[in-house]
Amino acid sequence: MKKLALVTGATSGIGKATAMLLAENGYSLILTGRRAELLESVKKEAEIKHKTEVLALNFDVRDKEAVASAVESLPERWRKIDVLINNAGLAVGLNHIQDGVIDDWDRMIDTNIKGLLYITRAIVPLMIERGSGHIINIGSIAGTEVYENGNVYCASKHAVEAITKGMRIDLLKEGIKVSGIRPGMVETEFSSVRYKGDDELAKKTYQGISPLFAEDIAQTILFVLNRPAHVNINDLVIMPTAQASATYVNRVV
Ligand code: NDP
Ligand code: 8X3
Repeated sequence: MKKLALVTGATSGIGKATAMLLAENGYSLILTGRRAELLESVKKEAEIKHKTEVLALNFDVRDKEAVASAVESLPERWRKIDVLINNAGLAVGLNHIQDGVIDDWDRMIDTNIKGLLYITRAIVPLMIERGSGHIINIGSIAGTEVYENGNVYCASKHAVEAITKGMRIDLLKEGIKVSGIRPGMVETEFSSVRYKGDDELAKKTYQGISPLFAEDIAQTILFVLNRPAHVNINDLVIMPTAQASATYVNRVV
């Protein structure tokens, strides 16, 4: 029987690449995101290219009622979720703390921390019922490092780091693996969202280096999932070769 994976934030970037790679590798998929048209087109692409079954769930992870009712509405055969990729997330704005935009803070905290928790709370009981599962949380190097203007985004990813560690302990005896993947610079829509649609600034983030691509992270996710039953990758940090830390990047300009 095919394994079933739920990927949050599958409309672009890492989530979309992961959805396509898992489909190619024989998974059925539940995909989530807010942009309904993009979600539908990723679903169609996976179905047509990889002849797999895909269920699309269109909701905002910040809306706890929507998360709970989407999961409750799943037909019986779609409730047997083997893999959860907690990927939906974002950075919004880059300001010194004294100039911080409170709505930006709310968006990051509500999405990256609370959204991840709402999804996890809804899916974990389904895994516990079956005594198995694998959860991968997409953290960041910002989960252990802090840089100028990164304050609240870094705090949100530090929280993901703590939640990942806590989940691993709490779910150990339930037969559920919990892994964290923490990327450095990946060229996706991430910087465009961070700079609120200023694509010139977004492009500059990756100027003079070869960044990671979403497919690099998808391949890493597949590697983590494909370890044998007795092996768990707890924490995996991945950066472009040109990056040594959140703030030290070797740009060729
Ligand atoms: P993208 O902006 O390309 O993708 C983000 C995804 O998250 C989209 O599918 C978006 O879907 C979804 N999302 C955002 N907010 C919500 C929400 N409120 N409800 C539901 N879905 C939401 O960026 P990435 O692929 O780069 O980001 C994926 C993850 O990787 C994030 O958690 C990010 O923090 C992390 N990361 C990224 C790095 C990078 O350099 N790119 C480095 C380290 C970590 P939609 O808009 O349709 O809702
Ligand atoms: C994204 C990577 O370095 O911009 O999580 O925080 S960084």
